[in-house]
Amino acid sequence: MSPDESPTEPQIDVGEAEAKPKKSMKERFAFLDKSGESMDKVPGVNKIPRSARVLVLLIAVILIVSVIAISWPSGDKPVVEPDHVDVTKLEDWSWSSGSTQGDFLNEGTTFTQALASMIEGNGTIFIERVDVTITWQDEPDGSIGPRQKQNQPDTFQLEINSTINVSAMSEEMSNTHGASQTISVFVDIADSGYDYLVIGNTTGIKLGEDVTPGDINIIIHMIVAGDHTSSPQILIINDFGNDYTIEISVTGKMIPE
Ligand SMILES: [Ca+2]
Ligand SMILES: [Ca+2]
Repeated sequence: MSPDESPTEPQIDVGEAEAKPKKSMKERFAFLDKSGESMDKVPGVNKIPRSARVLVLLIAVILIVSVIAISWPSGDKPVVEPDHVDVTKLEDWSWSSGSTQGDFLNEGTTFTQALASMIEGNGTIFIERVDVTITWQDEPDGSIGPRQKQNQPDTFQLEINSTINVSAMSEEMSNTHGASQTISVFVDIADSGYDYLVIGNTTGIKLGEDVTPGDINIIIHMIVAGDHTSSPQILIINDFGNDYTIEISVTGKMIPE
């Protein structure tokens, strides 16, 4: 008798175990119906119409995409390198004063205002261009007793200058009798050799060679205020000067504070 034929060996059991067909992974995890037949899907899921299952899947995908979209960083932040600012990568920036009433200017006087003092906020502003327009309307004609006078034209001049080599000066311009008059001037910082003029806080910001700190001045000259006259010229009514409205527009780049 060989060892294989020993009655103590569990030969039959081994043979039965080997005779059973091996189950695949799919079969091991298959759901069985009441008769023991395997089913492709969970019984509960099988009862849900296919269209409803597709809808649920679609909603789940939409929710996931929405969550990703909301949490994704949005907008380009100003790109500021640690020790040097690349101005071209900053966000475009513009500012306008809107049409603003200026103070009455006496004949022969000048009013100067620095642009930096007008721009609100403490960000760092890299100016590319400044446009300025003034408009004025002379006072209505006066009269002395029955004698009507005609208010002769007023003359203004508008100027922009700067701490760098850019400036603009208009001609001396006069209104037509009774009509309003406008003067506009502008400066392009690029005409200075620099690309940008910086105003505002530059602490901790290293500026490139195309950028220089400085300021822009806007200057209104009230040259002559023509008086109220008539012919023959016996008495005149003095015109002391005039008021005006001003609108300033600035474009460039900015680093918010
Ligand atoms: Ca006048
Ligand atoms: Ca006037």
